Amino acid sequence: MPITITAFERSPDGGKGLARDTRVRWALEEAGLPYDVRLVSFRAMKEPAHLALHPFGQIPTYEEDGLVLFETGAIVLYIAQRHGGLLPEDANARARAVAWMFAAVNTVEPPILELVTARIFEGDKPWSKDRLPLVEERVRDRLRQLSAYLGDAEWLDGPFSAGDLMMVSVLLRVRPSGILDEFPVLAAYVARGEARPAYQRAFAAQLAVNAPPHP
Ligand code: GTB
Repeated sequence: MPITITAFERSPDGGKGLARDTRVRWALEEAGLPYDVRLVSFRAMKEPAHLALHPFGQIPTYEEDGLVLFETGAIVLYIAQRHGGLLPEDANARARAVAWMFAAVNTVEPPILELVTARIFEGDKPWSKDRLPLVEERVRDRLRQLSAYLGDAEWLDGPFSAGDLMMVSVLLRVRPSGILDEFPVLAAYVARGEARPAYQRAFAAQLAVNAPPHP
């Protein structure tokens, strides 16, 4: 049975690849796995058929041979554990790559999501101008630490891994704010991720769905 994932029928980002199906597509492309995509509307996401796959009514989901998964970290880990190219063979290196996956979603992504909320959804609130700089500084703190750790290494821990896939995906979300470019080490790291052929295929596939129609 082919792998099927779900994605936005139309992503609010208009094809910038920021919705989370892109990281799952990327992992599938790195692993060389074909997959189908079922597109869902915002309304359909909250209906029983989709809630049976995803308790929080979100995308993406992953279906394969009767297995249903949600949460991109879990989905990418599942793919990486079963197929080559995304996790090292050595047990310790593998554990460290998984630690970087968790660091991406649990340590780096939260302040970035807070920033997205502060900029996009709270920008019109009277207290926003006081809060936004605080949130931005929390993002900079994390990026400063990550940048110092990465230094002049190509990837976080040896060869490219699912840890890098998740970290690059998370960092892409901060780029529209301009803050990523304050950290040239991280901007270059993200660019290396984006240059991978598997990422390019994943990006093109979501763009084909989400690009605004030509006038
Ligand atoms: N922790 C979950 C995971 O990693 O899988 C989070 C899943 C999630 O947030 N899904 C979002 C969703 O379904 C889409 S990716 N939202 C609909 C809802 O909750 O009702 C988040 C996202 C949305 C839009 C943009 N964008 O337009 O730039 C970027 C990212």
